[in-house]
Amino acid sequence: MNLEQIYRSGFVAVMGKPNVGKSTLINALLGQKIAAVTPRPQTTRKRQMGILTLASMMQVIFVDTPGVHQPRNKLGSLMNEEAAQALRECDLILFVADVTQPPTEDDLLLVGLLREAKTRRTIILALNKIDLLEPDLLPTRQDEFASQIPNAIVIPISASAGTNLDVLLHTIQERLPAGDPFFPEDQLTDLYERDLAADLIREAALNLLRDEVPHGIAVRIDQYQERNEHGAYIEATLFLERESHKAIVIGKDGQMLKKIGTLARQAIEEMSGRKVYLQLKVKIRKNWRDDEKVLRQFRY
Ligand SMILES: Nc1nc2c(ncn2[C@@H]2O[C@H](COP(=O)(O)OP(=O)(O)OP(=O)(O)O)[C@@H](O)[C@H]2O)c(=O)[nH]1
Ligand SMILES: [Mg+2]
Repeated sequence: MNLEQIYRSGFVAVMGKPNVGKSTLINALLGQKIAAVTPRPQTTRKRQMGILTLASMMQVIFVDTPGVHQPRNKLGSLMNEEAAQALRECDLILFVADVTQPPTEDDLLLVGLLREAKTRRTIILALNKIDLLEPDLLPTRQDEFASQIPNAIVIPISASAGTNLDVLLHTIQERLPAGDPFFPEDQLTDLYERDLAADLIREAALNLLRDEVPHGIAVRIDQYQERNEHGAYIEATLFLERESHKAIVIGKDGQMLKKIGTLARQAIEEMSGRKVYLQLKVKIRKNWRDDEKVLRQFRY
């Protein structure tokens, strides 16, 4: 029987250390932005599905995960746990690495997690960002990573340039179990629009702010109202860890908060395809990243 005739469906855990391009890759494969992407590590904090349905062929549910890292607070531990959970629930593992550096401690942390889990699932090792690599270096780098995960299928890719994504998809298709789709064919993700909006607001803040401040931000959506032809009215609060961060986030004459609001509004409009009115507030929740009660309130 020919591969093309069997409908396939399954879950692919997209794992890797922070900042290697997991969310960028899922957005690229879906041809639509559903996940926040920034140049800063630890952008993704929760699992998120990116659902790719190819008619009469397959449905791949990519599960975006937080970057596996050495945690420095309770939020960090919860993020690692989110990633470990995706590992337990998947059919295939897509290990994403940054090909521009040799394997680092955080890469090895994930290798250790995979060993511990004694997983028998296929591991595809996507060596991302080849657009930034001197081509001569590729064979060496490929060996360095492959020796850590001996049974993996290695595919060099560039998520942002779209290189080899067809090869990657074909490899996934070959290894996905036969089965019916899990989700309606027009569904792209499992998150509600308000959760996506919260992440896009955090993305804007991560992109505009420096240093430690952005990692201590949590966003809560307080109101999300449809106003028909006027689009959506959204009120959100940015929670910060320290009093001293407030002045930085608000900025001189409120300029920074305004910039964050504009950037976030544009991203939410693009995601939802309609006009958005966005109102932002700032509050302090001291050391919330280590406070279990507050973490639960923020749904982490
Ligand atoms: N040059 C280049 N940059 C890339 C590529 N893929 C991702 N990036 C950049 O790498 C940075 C991190 O991308 P993300 O998609 O947020 O990485 P992530 O693995 O999801 O990170 P976390 O959510 O923090 O774990 C962003 O600045 C992306 O634009 C690529 O193929 N080439
Ligand atoms: Mg991410």
